[in-house]
Amino acid sequence: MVLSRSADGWTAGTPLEVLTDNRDALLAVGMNGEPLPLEHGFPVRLVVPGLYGYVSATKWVTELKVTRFADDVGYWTPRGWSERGPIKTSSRIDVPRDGRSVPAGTVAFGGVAWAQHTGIGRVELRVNRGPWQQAELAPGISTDTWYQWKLELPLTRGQYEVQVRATDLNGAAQVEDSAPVVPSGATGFHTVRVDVKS
Ligand SMILES: Nc1nc2c(c(=O)[nH]1)N[C@H]1C(S)=C(S)[C@@H](COP(=O)(O)O)O[C@H]1N2
Ligand SMILES: [Mo]
Repeated sequence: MVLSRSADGWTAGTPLEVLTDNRDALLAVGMNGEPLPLEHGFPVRLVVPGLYGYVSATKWVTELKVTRFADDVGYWTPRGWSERGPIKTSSRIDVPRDGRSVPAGTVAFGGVAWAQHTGIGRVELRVNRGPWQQAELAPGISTDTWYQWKLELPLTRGQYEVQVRATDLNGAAQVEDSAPVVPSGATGFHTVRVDVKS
């Protein structure tokens, strides 16, 4: 693995393989056409598609050392986090926000889904645990970036629980069982409650 070290002493252990398999693993010196902002790692930081930040996104990089997981540990490993942190396929409802009231009629749902380096195959929503309904996907910028999705649903007055799930381009579905963020990333379906008023 590659142990990256930061000016603040923080470290991350990243499998060498994900830095050499031709995904766009970056040493980033800029963002949005400008030098990297200080808070995001100026002058240089790591960005690795498909890995959580705690095992890949070292800001203010000072050193890259090729080593082994058996010989070195990243900052979070002895603090209860998994040694490896591949990003789990997941999805999110951004609108409407949880707990919002919306007028009856056509309600537009929208959000993002991600399955870095594989890509999103489909996103579905279900209302009150009913059948899954397929959302429309915006064209992916790349398999490593977030995919935007939307679905318009006709809803009459009442309370609704809406859930989202993503499936990657290999057909692997997002994990339904809820797991906390520690030690290796949360699972479960994002759920919002929407109050539809007449
Ligand atoms: N030097 C240093 N780099 C770090 C961290 C840190 O604490 N120190 N946190 C990591 C984590 S867990 C994440 S999610 C990202 C967050 O990057 P951002 O602040 O640019 O969003 O930085 C990563 N790089
Ligand atoms: Mo993080």
